[in-house]
Amino acid sequence: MKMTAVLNDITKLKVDAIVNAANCSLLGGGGVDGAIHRAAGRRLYEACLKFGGCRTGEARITPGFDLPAGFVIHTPGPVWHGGGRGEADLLKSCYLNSLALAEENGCRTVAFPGISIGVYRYPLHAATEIAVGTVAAWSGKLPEEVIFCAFSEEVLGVYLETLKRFADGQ
Ligand code: AR6
Repeated sequence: MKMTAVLNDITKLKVDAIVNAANCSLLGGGGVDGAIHRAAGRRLYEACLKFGGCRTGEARITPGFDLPAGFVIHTPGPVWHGGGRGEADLLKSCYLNSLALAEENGCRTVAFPGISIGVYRYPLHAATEIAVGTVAAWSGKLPEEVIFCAFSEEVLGVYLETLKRFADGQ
């Protein structure tokens, strides 16, 4: 598994699938979710409506519609409540369920935003450790490459530092 980090707007990435840090309605919101729904167009909203929502930690897949990405994998991350409400396991599930859907749908390249590190307030370093650790341990045949898409220099720096640590064997 190749892992990289970039500083970019995830809606611009020409990959097989981008992951959306959604909420349980799957019907859009602010942050990266709002950006993805705006860029993908009305058909994404209509496709998401059919799911009737999604539990935290689970994932659903749709086409990318007007996006350059082929698919969008929607996963509601946990809201941070201090760490005592299973947040780490739920966040890990977001990554695992997204990777499983990517594999089932033949996706070779997948880009993840920082799930839960925005309005859901998951501490950045702890969330990044789970993101990189879970992807690094994935033993499926696909995806072949995962791109961690940061939206600020600060977040990019934490991804790069964490990736380096994993490459060096921690
Ligand atoms: N490309 C890449 N990353 C982005 C983009 C973008 N275009 N826009 C924001 N980010 P958040 P959450 C980063 O709050 O914490 C929504 O309203 C952002 O800087 O989008 O999982 C949903 O509907 C941050 O680092 O997601 C939910 O209600 C990261 O993406 C709720 O927010 C995640 O921030 C989910 O909260």
